[in-house]
Amino acid sequence: MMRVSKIVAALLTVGCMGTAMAQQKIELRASDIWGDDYPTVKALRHMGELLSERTKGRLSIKVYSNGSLGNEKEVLEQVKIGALDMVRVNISPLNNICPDTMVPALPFLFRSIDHMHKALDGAPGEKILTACESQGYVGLAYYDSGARSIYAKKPIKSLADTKGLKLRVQQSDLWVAVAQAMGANPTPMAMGEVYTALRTGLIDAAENNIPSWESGKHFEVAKIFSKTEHSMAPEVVLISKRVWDKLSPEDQKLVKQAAKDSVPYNRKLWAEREEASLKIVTAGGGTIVEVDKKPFQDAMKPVYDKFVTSDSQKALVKAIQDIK
Ligand code: GTR
Repeated sequence: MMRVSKIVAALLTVGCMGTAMAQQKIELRASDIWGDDYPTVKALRHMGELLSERTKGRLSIKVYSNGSLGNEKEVLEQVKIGALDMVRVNISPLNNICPDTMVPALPFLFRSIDHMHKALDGAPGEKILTACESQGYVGLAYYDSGARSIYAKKPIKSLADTKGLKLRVQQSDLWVAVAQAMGANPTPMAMGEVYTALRTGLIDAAENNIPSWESGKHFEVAKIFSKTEHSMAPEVVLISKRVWDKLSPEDQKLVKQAAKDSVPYNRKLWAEREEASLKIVTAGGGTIVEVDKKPFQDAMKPVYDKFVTSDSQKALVKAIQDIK
């Protein structure tokens, strides 16, 4: 719950009347599954610093890292009811809740990281940030998550290699369909369970970006990262609609602006982290394999047919594809 301190944080003397206006101190509590050195967590903290600086400490953010408040699905439920104020999650756990969020997770939608940035910084991105408001979430900003690829004990170079593969996916129907379109056996589960599932053979493979492959220590048990780069599903920063509605319009603006201003910092950290993670996995015996993406891309038509169904989704896909 947003903590509104009873203490009068600032007293403003208005004119010669000497009228005092009390301003409430608000600490927003935010959750992230990653550790303190991860680009999303650092960017959230940076957002909080900007907010504190700009309000002389009246508005602030306390970030709970390492998934200490729960996995992404659990935490989303808390944010929905306003028991928790904010969260940074991947866009995919929102897919079943608000269908427009499927669009930026669609396989092979973005041609490059630059294309993804243009789409998310532009009108399509803004529209998708508002997609979950009726479900209790106000989108504030996107953070980088690079491109997702498949990692396993063996190289995955063709659809023959994914056939029958027990592939962990995020908890989203879209992702189940992506795995099925590859001929794989999708196993949806929370990120925190993936390491053990790989180690025990419950799953054969997972898919993610290089920093997650490294940070989750998955590279120790699934050493071959095959660059399918099948999705660039971004990270998203959300605030509970219940909490948002209690903020004044001025404070809403300040929160939104601080989120926006934390994005360049996140992108810089992300680029650095991708390099650092690559070094760590290589030193730890991980291998990166190049893949011909065309057959994977061609296999994704059923996913688009099944999930891009509303006018809104179709318009978003087209607007994104039309970006040069
Ligand atoms: C990561 C993302 C996490 C989580 C994870 C997953 O790239 O940073 O928030 O969503 O993917 O696959 O569950």
